[in-house]
Amino acid sequence: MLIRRPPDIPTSEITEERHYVSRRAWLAAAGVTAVAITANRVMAARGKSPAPVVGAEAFADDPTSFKDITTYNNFYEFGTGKDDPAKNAHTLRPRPWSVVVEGDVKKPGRYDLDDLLKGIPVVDRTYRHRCVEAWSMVIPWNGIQLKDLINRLEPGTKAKYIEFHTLYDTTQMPMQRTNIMPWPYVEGLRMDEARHPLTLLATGLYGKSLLNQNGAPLRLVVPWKYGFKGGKSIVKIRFVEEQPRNSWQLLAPDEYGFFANVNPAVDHPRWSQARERRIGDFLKRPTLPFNGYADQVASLYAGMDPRTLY
Ligand SMILES: Nc1nc2c(c(=O)[nH]1)N[C@H]1C(S)=C(S)[C@@H](COP(=O)(O)O)O[C@H]1N2
Ligand SMILES: [Mo]
Repeated sequence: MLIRRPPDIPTSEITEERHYVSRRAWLAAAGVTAVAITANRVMAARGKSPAPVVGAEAFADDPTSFKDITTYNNFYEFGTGKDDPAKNAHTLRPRPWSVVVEGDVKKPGRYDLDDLLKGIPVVDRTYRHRCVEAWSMVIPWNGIQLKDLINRLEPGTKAKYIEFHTLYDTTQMPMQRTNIMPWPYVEGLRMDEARHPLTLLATGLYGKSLLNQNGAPLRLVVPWKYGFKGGKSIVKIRFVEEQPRNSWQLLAPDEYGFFANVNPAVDHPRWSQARERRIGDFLKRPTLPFNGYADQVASLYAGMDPRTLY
């Protein structure tokens, strides 16, 4: 297989870093602390509760705007630019939609999506979402807990991992005619991660059905992991014994591990993961271990070397 890095990842990242550096230099001159405190007072004056304090700086953790969530995307099937998915994803047809279930499971088959999810309780969850590229958002998702679907499908004892495949259809997803990534986009979780109550299969956000650019009609959401674990427009779910080989790992194994937990202590080979820019914010903020969900999920990795959890 031809393995090649999409040229625009390093480019966009380098551009972003350059912004940060100049911005940081400017802030140093202006006095960062004064800016942060003023921002907080302005928020309080607007009747918003004061921002939670993280380290020495203060930041808001409000949901990102619907506009930003739906126009600043990563969905390489529609292009590598952040605005490409919103412009190009109209060719995706999210209904009718079927999902194939395979592997060590009592109820394999091809399901119509509505039948597959019928009767499973819908949940609303606002989660932080952090991309490996060091930007983040806060997204009010709705969908189901993945564990409820797993229980319905009844995996067997050999199912140690669960694998998710994005649609492969070059008429609906034109960039799949290129080899910028191995297609279809594949992601995987260990079964205990998949069964964790925080893990969702999202069908909407801001109370509406998912727009195509966000992975309609069904996408994975794992809030303590880098955003690339959130495979979009899922058509296949496999229950497997071997650790899945996800697309980013196939593309650049030294850069993207299987677990992909948000870990500020392990830098990406080409940039730091210590901080992030929340979309819509001016200042960068520290990145939190497990994206701030350590209390809920750190126990899943007890005994594992934290340096391997990138
Ligand atoms: N099929 C598919 N799923 C994908 C991607 C992709 O390119 N293709 N990008 C991933 C990355 S890197 C991120 S950060 C999130 C972005 O989700 P959002 O655009 O809804 O914020 O989707 C993930 N899921
Ligand atoms: Mo990402």
